[in-house]
Amino acid sequence: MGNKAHLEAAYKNILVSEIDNGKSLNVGLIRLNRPEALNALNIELMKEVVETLEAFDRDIEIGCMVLTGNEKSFAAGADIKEMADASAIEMLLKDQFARWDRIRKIKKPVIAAVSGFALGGGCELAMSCDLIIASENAKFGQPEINLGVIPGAGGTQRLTKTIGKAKAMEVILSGRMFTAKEMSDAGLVTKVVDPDIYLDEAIELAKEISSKPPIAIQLAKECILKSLDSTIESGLEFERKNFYLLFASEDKAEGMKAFVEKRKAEWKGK
Ligand code: DAK
Repeated sequence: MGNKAHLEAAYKNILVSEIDNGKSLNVGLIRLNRPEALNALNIELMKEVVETLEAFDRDIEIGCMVLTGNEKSFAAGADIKEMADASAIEMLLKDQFARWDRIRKIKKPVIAAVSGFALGGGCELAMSCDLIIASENAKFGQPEINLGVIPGAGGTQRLTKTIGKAKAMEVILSGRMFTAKEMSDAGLVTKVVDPDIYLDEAIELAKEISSKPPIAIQLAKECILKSLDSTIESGLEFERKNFYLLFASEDKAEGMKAFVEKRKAEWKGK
């Protein structure tokens, strides 16, 4: 696949575009586009999303990605109709979680811009992103319990690590929907904004992140994620090694020189 082939690809379930950011790196935008099913995440849609995230991750002109749905729904979960008749062995053999696992390997930051439903796999997809900008009308939940199952794409783990045991128990065991404000208070959501501006707000934040030195951004993301599954001791060690590593970058030399010379730094991503 060429460097920009994802912008021309004939995806059936997503819309892909690149947003210009002036002299800084650009922003990659992915919109889930199955409105008739409230953006339920079928296998084909997830394949398209993951491949596009990886393509943006490889694209040296992109600094940050935004993943969004539409006003009514970010994503109402995995596609229940597709899963309804699957046997345990079929599920195991298809191993679709392998595709979800690839999201964890994305190096550049990904912002979820959430309006409407972010339920089940939709909530898990938003949580797989690094930041969540939510519209006031967003509704988060893990309703799998109402279907006789449990969250399967990281919900019991990521939610608990992020909002703590007490609240995660309430969300997962009740299967209820929670408002953006509630989830912001709980620590899942970065910022709650007016429904008219949730996407613009996410794009502005993505542009801001894209204007920073890319290697430092990448390593900062890696260190923060590392903290979720490491002791403070090994996390600090990991942070320190990455801090040292950045002293080998041209951007570190430029950033500090620019500060001393009282001018704006020009990042090279090297
Ligand atoms: N799957 C399939 N279709 C869905 C859907 C879903 N999750 N959610 C909505 N739809 C469809 C509806 O069937 C309906 O289609 P038609 O009947 O018009 O053909 C259309 O979207 C509009 O939905 P409603 O008519 O229901 O709209 P309402 O506004 O009345 O209600 C709602 C909105 C979000 C409250 C309701 O649609 C709803 O409860 N949806 C289901 C929410 C839910 O239970 N989500 C969790 C699904 S389980 C895995 C990875 C992840 C997962 C599993 C495996 N692997 C990698 C293997 C995750 C599991 C889940 O997410």
